[in-house]
Amino acid sequence: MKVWGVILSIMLVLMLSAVPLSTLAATANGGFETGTLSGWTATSGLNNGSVSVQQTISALDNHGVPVTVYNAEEGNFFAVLYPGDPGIPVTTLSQTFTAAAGDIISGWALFISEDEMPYNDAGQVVIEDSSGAEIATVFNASVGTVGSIGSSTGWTKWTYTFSTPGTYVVQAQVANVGLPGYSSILAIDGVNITGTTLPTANAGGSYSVDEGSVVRNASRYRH
Ligand SMILES: [Ca+2]
Repeated sequence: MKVWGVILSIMLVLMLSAVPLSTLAATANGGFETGTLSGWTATSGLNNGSVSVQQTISALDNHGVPVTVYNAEEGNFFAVLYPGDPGIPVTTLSQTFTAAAGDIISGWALFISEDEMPYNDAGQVVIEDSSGAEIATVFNASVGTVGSIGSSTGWTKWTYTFSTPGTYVVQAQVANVGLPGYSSILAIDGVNITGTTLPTANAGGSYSVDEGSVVRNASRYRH
């Protein structure tokens, strides 16, 4: 039993040393699979703005008839931002996190146009530094780029690579422009941080250990 205890301890140490530490960084509830906005901070736009977690959402035509139904891109749930009436504030959904140099944040965004030009409703996903300054726009869509009522980007992947370690904010935001009631929609899902691929420890094979002996490679030094 004692010997097996030693072997298990050594295996555990080897396994732990093979885990790249920066892959442990992650957003909380980045895919909304809790069914809630836990881990996120939501702000509602003017009047009827809101943020909610949904399982489906429909793009509607100009008679209010669904033309396309979207499900979650990752898992079963995703977040939906309704802008509310035109004006400030707009609807936002944010999360603060830390990243190491080389870490990559990624996610999915979906903008559904429910207006027509010149009322250029817009949805964005941005990365901000810890002072709130925007350092990157990773997703950007609007009525002008997507098309009029019922058009959409479909689920679109975005990524951003950090060159400097620090504390950052990922924020989704959607704005209504022009007339109340013609409110385009932004949805996000699957927000994730992954580390760079570090070299992993090579344990060199299976080991056997007797009390008082040194570790040796069992596959090469058989009795
Ligand atoms: Ca999800």
